[in-house]
Amino acid sequence: MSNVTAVQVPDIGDFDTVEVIEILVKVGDTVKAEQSLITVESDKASMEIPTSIGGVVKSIEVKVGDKVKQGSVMLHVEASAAASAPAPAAAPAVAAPAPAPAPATAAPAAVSAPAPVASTPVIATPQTAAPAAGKLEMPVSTAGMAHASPSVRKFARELGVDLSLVTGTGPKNRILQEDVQGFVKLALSGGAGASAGSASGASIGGLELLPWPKIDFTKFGEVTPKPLSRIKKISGANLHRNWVMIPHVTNNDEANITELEALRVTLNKENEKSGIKVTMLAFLIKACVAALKKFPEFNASLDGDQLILKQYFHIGFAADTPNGLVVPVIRDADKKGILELANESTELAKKARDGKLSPAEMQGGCFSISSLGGIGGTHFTPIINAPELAILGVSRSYMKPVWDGKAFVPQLTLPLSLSYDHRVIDGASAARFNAYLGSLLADFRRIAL
Ligand code: CAO
Repeated sequence: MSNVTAVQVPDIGDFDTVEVIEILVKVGDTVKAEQSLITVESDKASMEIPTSIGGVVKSIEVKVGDKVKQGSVMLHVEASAAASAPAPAAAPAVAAPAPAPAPATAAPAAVSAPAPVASTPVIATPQTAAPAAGKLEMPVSTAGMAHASPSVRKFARELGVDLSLVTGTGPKNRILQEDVQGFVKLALSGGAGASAGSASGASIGGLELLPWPKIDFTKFGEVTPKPLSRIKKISGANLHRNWVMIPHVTNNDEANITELEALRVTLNKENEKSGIKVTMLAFLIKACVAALKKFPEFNASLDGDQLILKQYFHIGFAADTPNGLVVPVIRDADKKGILELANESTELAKKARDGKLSPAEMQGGCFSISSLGGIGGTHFTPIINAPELAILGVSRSYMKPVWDGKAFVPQLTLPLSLSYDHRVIDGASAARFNAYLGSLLADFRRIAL
């Protein structure tokens, strides 16, 4: 008996419409209940939508690029008794644009219901699969994370490919199955800057490395294992890729901020009632924007053989949180004044510490600042936040005696450590950028020039 059923998009949480980015079945396929049919994507995550009935696919009603919402018919399925039995472990997953694998916990599939049917998507974050039926919970995102659908993630996992090392050629740089295949081919021919399998040793950029030491530490004393936080896992994978793939060089310089700090203190006294604290970070953001304008190759990203020069100035800053490092981004910093920059960075830093930053608030950065000045240190080597080309590390200011020709005078001195991607930026350009930045901080009136 023919029993053709329209299979609809189920409740997809907070989203009105989402875009179809993949069709996972074709006409004539036999699908089981809870098998994924299509992948959809919002601006924050991708999600596979399953069918809750099994049968033979008679027609597909959507195509890649279509916008769908709850109730949209995805396809028609001719139900068959055998195929409509619930699959034992098919857990559809929302994938964060993150490199960590999503171990999908089996969720009991819904028993097939009369047509039209809408199955319930289940969400998996990079760490856990949450069977939170019908509620789309957005996972944490950080700049530069891999962007791929759950099926491509699964494919990559099966091949042992670290998606953070794969360049996506799909819309919005999404990683496609072909990209993973291309990466594996390149790795096998010894050309990829990555390993396709790392458990027993790694081949990075052709380097044969020893396997990571496996040691039973309990032989030496008592130990307590502590799993890395989700943010640490995500940022760690990004930092690792950036450190390995970008030839970093750090230019160290210093700025005389005696007058700037005096101005900051005065402004804070005057502004005491406003509640807005003028921070050194706000001055640094402003000065970096001016330097990026003067040296546009720093406000760019590398895309194959060409530079993408950006005409906007979105500045990220590293924020230390109880769960690890995140980089909120201040958009259009060139259009904001010092008070606004101070206010916004303070608010974003608070949101970061409270774990409330949205993925959008961590995207689109052109250049980053990592300020450890409030903590300590003299100089350090910050790791570039790819695909940016440079990052400024700021250490603790200190009073330095400087000879003025007649006597030693005290000078409040700020250490500046500029790490840059040497594939694009020459040492001389970096030295000029850092020296220019120092001159702006030494005499902030120059910003107006
Ligand atoms: N030298 C000396 N003192 C400094 C300073 C500097 N460069 N920068 C800030 N300070 C002082 C401030 O004067 C302030 O002192 P008071 O409390 O006495 O006024 C104190 O440090 C706090 O400063 P602030 O409120 O301006 O905050 P901040 O700019 O230091 O920090 C933020 C903001 C978000 C950058 C910080 O909280 C943070 O997370 N820093 C860590 C970043 C990080 O982890 N980087 C490493 C990443 S790996 O590359």
